[in-house]
Amino acid sequence: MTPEQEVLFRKNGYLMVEDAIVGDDLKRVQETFLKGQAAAQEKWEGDGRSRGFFDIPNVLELDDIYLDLMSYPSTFPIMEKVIGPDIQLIGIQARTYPPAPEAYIRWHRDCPPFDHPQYALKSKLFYYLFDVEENGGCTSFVPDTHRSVEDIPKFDTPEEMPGHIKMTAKAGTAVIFDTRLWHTAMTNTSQSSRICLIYNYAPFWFKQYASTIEQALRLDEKVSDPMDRQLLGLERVSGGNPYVPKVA
Ligand SMILES: O=C(O)CCC(=O)C(=O)O
Repeated sequence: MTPEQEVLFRKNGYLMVEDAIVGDDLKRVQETFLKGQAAAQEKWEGDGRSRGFFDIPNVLELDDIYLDLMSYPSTFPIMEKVIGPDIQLIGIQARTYPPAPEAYIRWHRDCPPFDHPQYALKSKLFYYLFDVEENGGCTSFVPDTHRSVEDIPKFDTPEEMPGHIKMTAKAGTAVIFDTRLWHTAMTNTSQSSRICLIYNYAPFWFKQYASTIEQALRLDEKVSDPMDRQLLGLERVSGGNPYVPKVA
């Protein structure tokens, strides 16, 4: 994280990294995503529940690229600086957001504006795998609201929020944000689904999603890199306890 990026992140609450994934890795993640998407879409359409997006389950086990992107050279040093040395992955969502008359979510923040003098406590890394145009259901932020203690104003449509910024993005762009920031997805009025990966990081004492713990346990034998093991909650962090105690 450059000093300029750090100033921007602390001030605005988010940061964009263009060309975070390029070349063969971009092609590979696009291809594996589209393969996994077909089965997830069939299930989504068949389960009779009404919601505006669907996720491919358990992608960490689907292809190594999803593990690689968890600690990827273009983004992870920034995440580590943002969260601190006891960083872990609490969850991952491989999300498809199809066009719809209404956005799938409203303006919100993920957690209250609790503060730490040095670190952002729960932060997300989005990778957009294909271009996202202005009308393509962009993730949007109201900059500099991460420390605000005001209630988020309510509107009929997300577009009415004053001062919001839309994250239009080229394929391979990453966006990192402090989840205290007021954020939403805008209405996707385009002809295409918005496709992204959402990596959700927090300090080690945050609970991981059940699906992350389950995947981590199944990946225990396979993952040897110490930081990847820490991120999955499989290994002790300096000063912390693992969720999975090693039995002697
Ligand atoms: O899909 C988006 O752009 C927004 C997602 C969101 O609101 C969240 O991850 O909390």
